[in-house]
Amino acid sequence: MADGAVLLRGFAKPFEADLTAALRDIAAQAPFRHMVTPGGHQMSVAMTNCGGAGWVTDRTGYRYDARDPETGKPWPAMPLSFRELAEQAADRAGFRGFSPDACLINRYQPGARMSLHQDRDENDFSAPIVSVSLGLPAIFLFGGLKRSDRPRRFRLEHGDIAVWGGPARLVFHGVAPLADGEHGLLGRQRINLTFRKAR
Ligand SMILES: O=C(O)CCC(=O)C(=O)O
Ligand SMILES: [Mn+2]
Repeated sequence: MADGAVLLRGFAKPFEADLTAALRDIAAQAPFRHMVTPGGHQMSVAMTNCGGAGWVTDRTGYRYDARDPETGKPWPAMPLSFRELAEQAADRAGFRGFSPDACLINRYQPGARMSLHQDRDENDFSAPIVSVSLGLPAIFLFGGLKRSDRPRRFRLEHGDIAVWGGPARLVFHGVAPLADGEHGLLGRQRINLTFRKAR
């Protein structure tokens, strides 16, 4: 996609059964919710997390938290299938030794979108971002290091993994409003797993 950014088409396909089973367990313990931004807007994407640290936003700001603010409990552990997939994808993209401690899980229903942003709440920008797409296809917007850089558009399908790090680690990116549809395995939604080294 760019210097430091790779799109691995279909890489997660062999994991789809394990991933969807694990997703159901996670969502039962830490339900999807629409978080509020510091500016007071409710996000159209519903989110939950697994792993030692979870990304959260509320009126006070963005942060990683070891606990789910909705339940007060630690986030569900990161399933082995998630970790292995993320590590293998990072490896394939040329980022050896990636060891994620956070997995943000995004659920897009038709119309949901994510505006252009950088992933910059992590302590260590030497680790890449590994982003897994499941379910309905989406248009991924991948820009440059300045917000004003015009993003390129990539169609992300079920099983695709985008990895960005190194010179691309702080690239602005986002997701266009999800088109309606029905996916054979996941139904009327797109799920995105975003693996990070947060701490
Ligand atoms: O849904 C996606 O493909 C991207 C998600 C994302 O950029 C994020 O969660 O920070
Ligand atoms: Mn992001």
